[in-house]
Amino acid sequence: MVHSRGKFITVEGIEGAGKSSNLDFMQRMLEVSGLKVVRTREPGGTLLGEEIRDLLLSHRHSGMSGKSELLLMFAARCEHIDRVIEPALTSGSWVLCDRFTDASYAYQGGGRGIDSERIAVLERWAQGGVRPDLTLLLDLPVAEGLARAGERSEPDRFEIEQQHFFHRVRARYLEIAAASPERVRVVDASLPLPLVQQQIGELVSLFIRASLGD
Ligand code: Z5A
Repeated sequence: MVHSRGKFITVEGIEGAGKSSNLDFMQRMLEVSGLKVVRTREPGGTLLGEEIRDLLLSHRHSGMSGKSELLLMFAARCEHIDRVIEPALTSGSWVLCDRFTDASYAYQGGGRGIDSERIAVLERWAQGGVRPDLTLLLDLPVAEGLARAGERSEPDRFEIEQQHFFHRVRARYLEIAAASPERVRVVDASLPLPLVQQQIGELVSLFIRASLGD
């Protein structure tokens, strides 16, 4: 049986933007539309990727260089694309992913100061033609995101960064959105959850309709 290729949707945002809170909502929307969904995350999504994630988030590696961090993100991503994302898309499933390469541009590029041309080289090499079809950027002021995230347990190696780091991350995300307005849709994530989900609902319905040709 010949399947049409699935679509690849990613969700991005700074710390505490509400990605986890909204991914379930998005998955339900897609499934109610009759779509088969593979839900995954980065860094992670495979056995090796999850082990790399543990290394990346652990305080045992607090002195890790930005370069090592970037290369580990891409090592996890190669595995993720080859074993999970590409096979799912080829079989006609839609892939819903919590973070992807925009996070490398935002955190390792904007946050750690790595030149985006270097990231682009890795992106082309590691990913071939795999790029998201739609990205929702959950955007909110850094102080609000950190206040929300601060209510949770034990901060990881990224979560202990200072506010100015997250300001650079947010600014880079917004630059990416401005440069790719067709793919990256900005959601005002500072609003109460039902209003955030209203925006997401509209964007995702439009995308489903356009993709299925209704
Ligand atoms: N990283 C990277 O550097 N480079 C890369 O290439 C990739 C990743 C792929 C782990 O990612 C780290 O990896 C990440 C960037 C880096 N570090 N940081 N920061 P992660 O996605 O697993 O980690 P995270 O950003 O900390 O995600 P999270 O913990 O899942 O946060 P979230 O999903 O955005 O937020 P949430 O848990 O849904 O919500 C936070 C709280 O706010 C929670 O109590 C909610 O109930 C509350 N909330 C949510 N929405 C609302 C609204 N609308 N109003 C009020 N309260 C709300």
